Amino acid sequence: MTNSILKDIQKASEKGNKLLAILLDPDKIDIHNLPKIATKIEDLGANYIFVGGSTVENGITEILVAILKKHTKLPIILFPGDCSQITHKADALLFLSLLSGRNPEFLIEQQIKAVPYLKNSTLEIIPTGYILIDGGTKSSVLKVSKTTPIPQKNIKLATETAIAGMYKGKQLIYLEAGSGAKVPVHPSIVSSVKKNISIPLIVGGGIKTKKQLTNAYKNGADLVVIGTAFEEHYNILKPF
Ligand code: 1GP
Repeated sequence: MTNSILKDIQKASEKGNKLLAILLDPDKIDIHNLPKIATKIEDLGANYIFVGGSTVENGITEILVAILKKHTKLPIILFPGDCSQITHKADALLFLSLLSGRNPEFLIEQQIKAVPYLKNSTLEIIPTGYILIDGGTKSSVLKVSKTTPIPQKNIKLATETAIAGMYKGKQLIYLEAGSGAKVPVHPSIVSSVKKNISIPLIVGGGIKTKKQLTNAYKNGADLVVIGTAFEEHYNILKPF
């Protein structure tokens, strides 16, 4: 197992270089369109492709990653809703703990269930503290995890949760408003978290306009993840 993807993210964060990942949900993608999708992602200048969803039919992720690999050299990072989405065909795995929630299934159970899939694996495993912020919708991560998101107003709790994640040894913090969120993570949360952690910060959920994207970067996001807007408002995003 190498740790080159994490190192690249850390280096970019140190230098202030901003990164972009496009999220593909295997449940929503027609695999026949993957060659075109890969080209579109590269045209946008994205750095990574994230693959995952809250609920994905078994086996689909592996098929999608295998086809994608034939059409792009961009690193593919798994962002799984559960351990069944792990495939060795990807380059790395965000090993997520849902730190904002109090459901043991997503704090430690899924992580233990993932071990048999990961033993002897060449996947780069990146310990990631995942923090769900209220994006104004009942997002699928909220429904599946059965946890309460942190309110946008509770900057203190969001920040202290991120700091606790760093103290626990996470290598990345991921602030998530949920896919299709009405409102992205508020800039004041992004900037407070960024000021208080010394590890790279990922922000995603509900980012649909260039202004929201720029705001996320300006306030301290090192890596922004975009899913819905890539599928629905591609022209707004191009070129970054
Ligand atoms: C990644 O779940 C998000 O953090 C993706 O959200 O689909 O709203 O871009 P969108």
